[in-house]
Amino acid sequence: MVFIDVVDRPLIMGVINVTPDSFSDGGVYRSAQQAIIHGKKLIDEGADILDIGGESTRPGSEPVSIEEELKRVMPVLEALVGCDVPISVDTSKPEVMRRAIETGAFIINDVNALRSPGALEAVAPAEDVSVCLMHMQGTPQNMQTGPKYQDIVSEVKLFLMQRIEAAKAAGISQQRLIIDPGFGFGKTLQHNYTLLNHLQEFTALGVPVLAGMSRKSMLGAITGNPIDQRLHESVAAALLAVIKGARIVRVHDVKATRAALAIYRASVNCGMADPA
Ligand code: YH5
Repeated sequence: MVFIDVVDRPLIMGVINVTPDSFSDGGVYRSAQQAIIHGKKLIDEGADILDIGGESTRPGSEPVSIEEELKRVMPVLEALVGCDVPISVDTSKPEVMRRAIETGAFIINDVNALRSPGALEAVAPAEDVSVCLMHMQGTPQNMQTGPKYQDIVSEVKLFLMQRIEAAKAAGISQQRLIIDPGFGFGKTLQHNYTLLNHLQEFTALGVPVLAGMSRKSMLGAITGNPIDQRLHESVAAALLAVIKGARIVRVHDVKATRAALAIYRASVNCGMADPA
């Protein structure tokens, strides 16, 4: 990745969801406006990358059409692409990938690891665009109904190695790739924490590792806190991921994560002022 390779500190990817809530009747326009405001707030808080997603991939969520996803994502991308923070678009759809790239997206973040028909071809020609390949067992609709592995770490690693090879075979150079074990995507609590415990092993695949645990059930399952009260858990998980070698953390709470990572960085530098 052109960008991540020139910085020596872990990067914070701030999450922007553009999913109209069914309880308000403001529709797509209103949710896009809110997402743009939220994106600007995350930039002020110190986000290094913004990740815009228009399709909920939470367990049990239903897919949306290409048209609907474009209606949600494009206005937000267009509004934020001028701000000087690189934008990532969270999508599995080749048509959304193409439109996002044309409009200036810097990263395509695909929870389906470019397995959708046409996805490799949609991304390959855009030589300056990075791609995050994430592991998921099953689909968002069925992934949490009895996930099974013989050996979670080696199976996720093997999958990611195969997706790296598929991407390279399609003409996507290794410097453009990012990998992600996919916390919460077809995994039990034990699977998730085993992956976290072994996260450093993924760095051996030779591409930057991204970790996304922010606000997820694996955190609430330990503390009992509901989704809107998982700040401390999320910060702890992001810090742990970075200590174990993650180069990008995908988080909702940018300000708190940034503060935690600054302390980690100070310890690495033995308190010396940061050159960056
Ligand atoms: C990820 O890990 N996750 S969307 C359920 C929650 C809270 C948050 C039950 N896109 C990832 O954020 N992309 C998502 O509470 C992602 N890695 C990458 N690369 C799911 C999400 C969430 C789900």
